[in-house]
Amino acid sequence: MDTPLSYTMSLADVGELESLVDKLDSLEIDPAAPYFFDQAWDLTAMVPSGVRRFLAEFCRDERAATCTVRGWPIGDRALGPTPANWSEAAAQGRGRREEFVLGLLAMCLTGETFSWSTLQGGRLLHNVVPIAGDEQEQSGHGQVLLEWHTEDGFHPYRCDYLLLFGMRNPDHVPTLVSSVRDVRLDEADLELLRQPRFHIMPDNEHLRQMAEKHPGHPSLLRARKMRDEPRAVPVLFGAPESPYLRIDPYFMRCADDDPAVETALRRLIDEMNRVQQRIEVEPGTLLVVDNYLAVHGRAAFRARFDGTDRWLKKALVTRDLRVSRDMRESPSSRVIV
Ligand SMILES: O=C(O)CCC(=O)C(=O)O
Ligand SMILES: [Fe+2]
Repeated sequence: MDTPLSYTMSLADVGELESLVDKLDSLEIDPAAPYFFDQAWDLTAMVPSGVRRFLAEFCRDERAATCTVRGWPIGDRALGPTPANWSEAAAQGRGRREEFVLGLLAMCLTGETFSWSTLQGGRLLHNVVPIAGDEQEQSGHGQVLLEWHTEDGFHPYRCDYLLLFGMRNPDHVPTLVSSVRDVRLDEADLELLRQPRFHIMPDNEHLRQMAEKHPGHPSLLRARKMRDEPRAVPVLFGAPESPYLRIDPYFMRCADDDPAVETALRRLIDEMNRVQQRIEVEPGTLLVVDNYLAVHGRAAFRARFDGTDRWLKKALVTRDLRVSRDMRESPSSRVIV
């Protein structure tokens, strides 16, 4: 089993991190602003070295598809009620201290934090909360089973690492993860999955948020083109014996009508169900998912909309920001337009 690596912060680690957060807080820095992330070189030096080493080694060695960092104390009362939606959370700066922690830990991974102009207004840190009216959506804001997906799997510039940081999770709703390394398939199926015979369409969330807020925006037109004229891609890639994975069954189809390809995809999905692990992202726990090695989803749950709902903070890290230069306004911009 590809078990998550885990690091539990010591009291000394927590103390160091708290001092750093206190300092950032008093400087009135915005934890979701590019400026904060641009200070990574100085800031990461102040993150406890055990945490820093653990996250760097997770990226370098790929020994596991996921890892957790535990032990950040969250005062449930101080956090205030779970926001009704992401715009309210952002406008009111809710969970500000936790955003500093998430940002600092993201800086310790190999790469750069970035965002999409089509999601949560391009903000660098996201809020994952149930939203009334979105119950049926295949997104972090829905309540139905969120099916297996590679984060932003349709996009060549998708993240290398997805970070989920628990604010509250009173019903212990699990995030689901499956590692490609646990999957067992015969060579004929593997061979078909290595071929560019699959279309992955943009998920509704990218299209919907943009259509509501900025109809006519070039990135919306681009996302629609990706939906209407998808390029065929393989599901497995990289080293044939130890492949990476790119899949989003809910939003994908086989490019041609070959039943053998469809069966191979079906068998892979069955395997992901078989080997799935349930990880409860508890308050103060950071879960990092290697977006090349694992797919993730979330169990169905029932929201209460009374300020006590499950609430996660989320960030995306890419190993190479430069590859997306054609879709960013400047070399240092962190937003993919
Ligand atoms: O809520 C979760 O545990 C996962 C949500 C998710 O997949 C996402 O926001 O990308
Ligand atoms: Fe996701």
